[in-house]
Amino acid sequence: MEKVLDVIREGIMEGDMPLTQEKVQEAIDAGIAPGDILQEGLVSAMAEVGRLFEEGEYFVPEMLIAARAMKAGLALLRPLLVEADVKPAGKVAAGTVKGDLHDIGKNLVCMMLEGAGFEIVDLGVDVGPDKFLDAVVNQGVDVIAMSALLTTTMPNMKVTVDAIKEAGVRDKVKVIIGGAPVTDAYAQEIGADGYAPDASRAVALAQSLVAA
Ligand code: B1M
Repeated sequence: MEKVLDVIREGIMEGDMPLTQEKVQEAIDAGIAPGDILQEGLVSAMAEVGRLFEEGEYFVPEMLIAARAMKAGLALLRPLLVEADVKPAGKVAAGTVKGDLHDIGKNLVCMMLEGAGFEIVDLGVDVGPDKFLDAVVNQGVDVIAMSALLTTTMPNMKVTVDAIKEAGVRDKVKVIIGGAPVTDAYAQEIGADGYAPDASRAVALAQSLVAA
């Protein structure tokens, strides 16, 4: 059991999608519990990828191909996780705010969160406050993750936080924000629960907020 999970971890860290798929299937066929393949294979590999990124050993391309390999493995595992009723770490609705079409960073944040065991509702780009609000009210998400790459669209993060407050559901959800022009000070100014400078730290932030 140890060996195949080790190879899954290596496959993901090297961004080797065929190897990851082959070994995840092998682990499933060997009867290893889906929750163990997820936690000890996929999630632990992505945690290591995040650590290497923070230490400056991995860059965005390495993180992207690792996340792509992880997703391929997760696709094989997902039906079994549903069957086994393995609970996600939490549910996150992520989107790039209204007026903004940049989605590479947001997609990376989604992939890293998924790799950490979160269920993701990807709202896409150009997402208005109504859609974020709908995710809180009708889809029961624990966390809203907003991305903005333009100084002109950043204010729409505040518009969204205000809409959530006005709808009376601010206490039902944590709000986290990120993107190149965004700062910790801005998160505090608009009443968000936190800011993450990169995808790896978005995972740590979501984990700490959901645990709290
Ligand atoms: Co745009 N663009 N762009 N662009 N673009 C920038 C952002 C810009 C800085 C380039 C520049 O002038 N130097 C500039 C913004 C200036 C400003 O506002 N200060 C700019 C501009 C002006 C524009 C247009 C207005 C250009 C025009 O048409 N005149 C236009 C706007 C379109 C629109 O959105 N309405 C535009 C269009 C585009 C393209 C469509 C061509 C393309 C986007 C393609 C796509 O996303 N599918 C594009 C690109 C690629 C860029 C640059 C070059 C790269 C962005 C990127 O993907 N980075 C960018 C310059 C730059 O950033 N150096 C630029 C890689 C990505 C992994 O990083 O997105 O920062 P990033 O995400 C990081 C972190 O920020 C963080 O984690 C990620 C991973 O570590 N993070 C989060 C991001 N979201 C998070 C959410 C979280 C947490 C962390 O939630 C909790």
